[in-house]
Amino acid sequence: MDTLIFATNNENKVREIRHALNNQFHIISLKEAGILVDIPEPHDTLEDNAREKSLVIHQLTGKDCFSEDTGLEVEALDGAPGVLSARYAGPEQDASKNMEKLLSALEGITNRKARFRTVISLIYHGKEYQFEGICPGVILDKKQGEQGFGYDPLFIPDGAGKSFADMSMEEKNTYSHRKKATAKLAEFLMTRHGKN
Ligand code: ITT
Repeated sequence: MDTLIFATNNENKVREIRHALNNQFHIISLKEAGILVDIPEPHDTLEDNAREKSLVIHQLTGKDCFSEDTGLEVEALDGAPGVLSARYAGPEQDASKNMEKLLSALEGITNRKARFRTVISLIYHGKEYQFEGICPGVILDKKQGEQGFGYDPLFIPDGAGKSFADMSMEEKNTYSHRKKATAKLAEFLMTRHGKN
């Protein structure tokens, strides 16, 4: 199939999605496409921010592309940090500070239920399609593990017994929100391309 631009500046996402797609499709990141833009995320839902990112890149290139927006939704915090996950502790988007802020917000709270939610926005032949993936789990009371990125050291997916940051990418992809959304994207693309 033709090349599909993944409208992200997060190389960890690119690695995980390539792995999740098992190299079935030719995905290139913004960096690889030579596009240096910091796409704003001005909206208050993952859906609208994901659409914004893919539309900006589609308008710039005229090509099929997709983006994704992900949030960590914590039950005891009424769904926060949610759509603000990247900037939870400030505009510098520092993962350590974000995790410290989350641990402080949850201090003394026994309900540790949370979920990662990913929304992929695909612009395919000029039309937009969205695919969602959810991974339920719990927030730890201290960091565990060295792999992954973002909030991974604080999150144990249901049924796993260890944090995302204690998993290889392959193992994370057996549980992950991103993998679930990506599987729906792949199914859509395969159907459209008659590759089933
Ligand atoms: P792009 O917008 O360029 O795609 P980003 O890193 O800004 O990249 P998001 O706005 O979707 O992406 O990320 C929201 C936050 O959630 C950010 O702090 C990430 O580090 C974190 N995050 C996203 N996916 C995650 C995952 O699988 N595990 C842990 N943290 C994750």
